[in-house]
Order: sequence, then C-alpha cells, then structure tokens
Amino acid sequence: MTTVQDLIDRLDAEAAADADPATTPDVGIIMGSDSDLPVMEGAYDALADLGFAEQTDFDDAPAERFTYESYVVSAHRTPELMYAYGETAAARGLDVVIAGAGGKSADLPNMTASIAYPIPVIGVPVQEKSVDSVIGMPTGAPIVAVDAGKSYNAALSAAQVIAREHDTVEDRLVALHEDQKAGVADVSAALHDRGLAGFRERDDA
Ligand code: RP5
Repeated sequence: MTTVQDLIDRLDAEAAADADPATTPDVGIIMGSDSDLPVMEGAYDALADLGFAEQTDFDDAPAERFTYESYVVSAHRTPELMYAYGETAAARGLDVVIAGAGGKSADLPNMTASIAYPIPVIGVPVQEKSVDSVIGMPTGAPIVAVDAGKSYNAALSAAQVIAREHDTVEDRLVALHEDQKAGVADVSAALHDRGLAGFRERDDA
C-alpha cells in the first residue's frame, strides 16, 4: 500500500531529478478527494480537447508534447502532501496547477496557491458552498478561480497560461473556440429552420 510518505518521497525525487521540461507534466490537477472526480472530470475533458495527454509516469513521458497529471491531495487529511506538492511544483516542471475541493472548508486551492507561488493555481470550488473559501484570499496571496463546478474552464485557463510560451497551445485554443462558435451557429440554424418540433426530433435522434 502506498503511504503519504511514499508520495512525498516520490515528489521530492522527481523535483531533484532536474528533468527536461519538455518531458514533465505541464499541468497538475489535484483534488481534495476522489469524490470530487465527477466535477473535476471537466478539466480532463478540456485538456483532452486541447490535445494534452495524461502522464502517469514522471519518468516515461507520453509522445504528446503537452501533458497533465493528477493526484488526490487533501488539505486537511494530508497537509504534508499538500505542502510537498506545492513546494515541488516548479522543480517538477509544472507550469500551472488546477486545484479542486468541496465542502465549506475548501482549503486545498487557496493553500496550494500560497505554497506553490509564483506558480499560478486555478481553484475549482467543487460545490456552490465552497466558492467563498476558494476565492477568499488576503491581499498579496493571489489565486485565480472559476465558478462552482466549472473545471472545464479551469483547464482552458491553464492552457491560456501555457499558450503564452507555446504557440501550438494558442492555436489549439483558438481552434476550440472556433469549433464552439460553429456549434452554436449549427444549433441556431437547426432551431430556426426546423422549428421547435423538428428541433426536438433532431435532439432525440
Ligand atoms: C473536501 O471534502 C473534498 O474536496 C471533498 O469535496 C469533500 C468531501 O470529501 P470525502 O469525504 O468525500 O472524501 O476536502
């Protein structure tokens, strides 16, 4: 069984490895519990839509240039792991972290933002009641955050950060936006041209 100390040792070893940044995960996704996964899956979806691959082995990068990793890290149950993740983020080659947590004490995003600084952290309140604890940071302690449940947008924001250095990611963001525009136009025309009944039939098909 893997212990918290095993994971901390792993992160420390990876940080010390001085790996080529082209082979390290670009985005780190962390969440307070695996019960957050259904909400956090939007982030995985967006990164997949942008051609990012999941990296499950730090020492064996996928062929895709842009990658992400994910871990469960609980601010309250495994504070040592949260500290280690935030502290090693830069040395492990992460450019940006997406952190999601639920409940009223959703402290993983805000604490990770403080520990990983200046690596940007994008907070995802997993529930509506988590919004205040994610975004409520004091002056001088920044966090970027999305609305409750909007993990897809969190990943788009993460890609926007990476796109400042990588034209390929910028091009993919623009193409995704164009796809969304085309999708709205297609739906708009279908609703108008088929009328409500015809549109519903198309939806049922
Ligand atoms: C938070 O507590 C987690 O982010 C999760 O949203 C919530 C409940 O966690 P579990 O009790 O389901 O593990 O820290």
